[in-house]
Amino acid sequence: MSTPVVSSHPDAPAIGDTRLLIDGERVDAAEGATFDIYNPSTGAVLAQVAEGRKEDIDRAVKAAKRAFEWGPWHDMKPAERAKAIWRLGDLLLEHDAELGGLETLDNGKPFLQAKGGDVVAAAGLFHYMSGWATKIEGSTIPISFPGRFHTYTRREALGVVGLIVPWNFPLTIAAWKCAPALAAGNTIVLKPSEVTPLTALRLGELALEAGIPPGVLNVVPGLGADAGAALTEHPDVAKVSFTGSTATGRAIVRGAVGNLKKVTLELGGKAPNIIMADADVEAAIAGSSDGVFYNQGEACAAASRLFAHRSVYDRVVEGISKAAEAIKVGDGFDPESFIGPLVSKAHHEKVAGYLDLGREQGTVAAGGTYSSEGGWFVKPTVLTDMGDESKVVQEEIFGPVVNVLPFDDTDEVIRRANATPYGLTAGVWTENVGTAHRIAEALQAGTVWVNCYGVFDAAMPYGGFKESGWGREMGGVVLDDYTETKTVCIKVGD
Ligand code: TXE
Repeated sequence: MSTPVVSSHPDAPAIGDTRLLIDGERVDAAEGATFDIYNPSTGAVLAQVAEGRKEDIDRAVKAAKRAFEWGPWHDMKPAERAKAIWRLGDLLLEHDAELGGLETLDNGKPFLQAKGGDVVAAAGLFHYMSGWATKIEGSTIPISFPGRFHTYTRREALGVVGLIVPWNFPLTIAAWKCAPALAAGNTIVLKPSEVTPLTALRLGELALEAGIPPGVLNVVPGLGADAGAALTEHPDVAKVSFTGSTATGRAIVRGAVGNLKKVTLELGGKAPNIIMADADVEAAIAGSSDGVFYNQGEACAAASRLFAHRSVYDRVVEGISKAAEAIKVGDGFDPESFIGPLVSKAHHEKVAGYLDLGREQGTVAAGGTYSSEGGWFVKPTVLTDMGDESKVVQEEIFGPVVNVLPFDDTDEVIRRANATPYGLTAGVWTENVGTAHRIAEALQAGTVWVNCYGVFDAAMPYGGFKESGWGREMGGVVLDDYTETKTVCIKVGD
């Protein structure tokens, strides 16, 4: 593949201050360390960012602990907290071009998707969760001693929460975690991915502007094995919420053992997406193409195993191959680009390895090539004629790669769809409502989309079965993961 022509967009935003944000102040890392971040469209260094380490994490946790225990955040009425969280959502929208542009520079994704998708989704989280700040209620419990005890529950904030986020939706996933944490009254140390720290730093600044007091939302970029591990192990952190790879998820669980902090995990996926014989095949092809190729396929929900009933298999292979070939790959600031570069050199090499394996073991129906110099581009790729047991079909590639797999009957496809350690998302395309319900029930996945794919909303819980994680993001249920239930039992009579 020849490297697409890449231009530096004149409207790309200024990168701004890349120091840590602790207790409302921009500060250098204690040891003065920095790390480089890169522009994925060119491979060139984009900026140096302060590299937080153990001491910086400790400073940030101390600030968050102070802010939790006394001061303006501690004393803030829920309605005032709600107002500040809502205002933060507004500020994200007011800065949509800047934030979208930072995401494109840092992650590579198309600017229009970053501005119109990632930023809008992040704002939506703050708006939705602001409403919960005034509605986190306990209950009264009629225990078995009438007239003697009054018993009720309170739902209380946990304290300092450590939020560790990945590079694929840097701002949006930070919002998935920060918004409910704030709504419940917690304070935060946010560690963005070392690959894409820019929008998290801006989020922290905008939170201050929104009226969220200093120390409540601290942002400490740094390396996973250093800053990430220090946050996970910190004894004053009550909970860690993590999104990333399953391997790192296991490391987080081990690291959290010291003080038995609570852990929620949103990990990998290898989503089955099933086109039944009676489906609207054209709609299914279009939805399945977006479902796997959106965001360069760098999505835990990517619909990467496309099961097509044998009666429609050839049409599906032809259709999705045409869709893949029609996709424009290029610089994220080019408005024609639907797919930008992959996020990093290391990730590009990983995806390229799977493409090489796919070429050896199966048939390339579309794409299959990747750039060898300049930016980290990969052509959207359709692979066929591969067995379910292949690494390419089993493992999360996290790139724009789909395997099309034929099947003959419903029980068979359910069995094969469930035959991975993952259980994050799934799709089904059928015109039969009974089939839709039956398959939705049988699939081991946290979200099942029927006749659509990749619909997300702040009100929809999201998370995984099996090795795809613990707990949920978004929706009202996420607040259970950011609160403790306290039971109060008062003697009121003999
Ligand atoms: O993820 P990591 P990487 C998958 C995807 C991708 C693979 C590797 O398959 O190819 O993971 O990506 C922090 N203690 N997903 O290496 O390592 C790290 O600094 C504490 C799926 O980038 O999981 C970053 O902030 N923290 C996914 C975050 O963890 C640690 C999104 C994620 O990095 C740490 C991204 C440690 N020991 C990748 N090591 C999804 N579920 O959406 C790293 N980190």
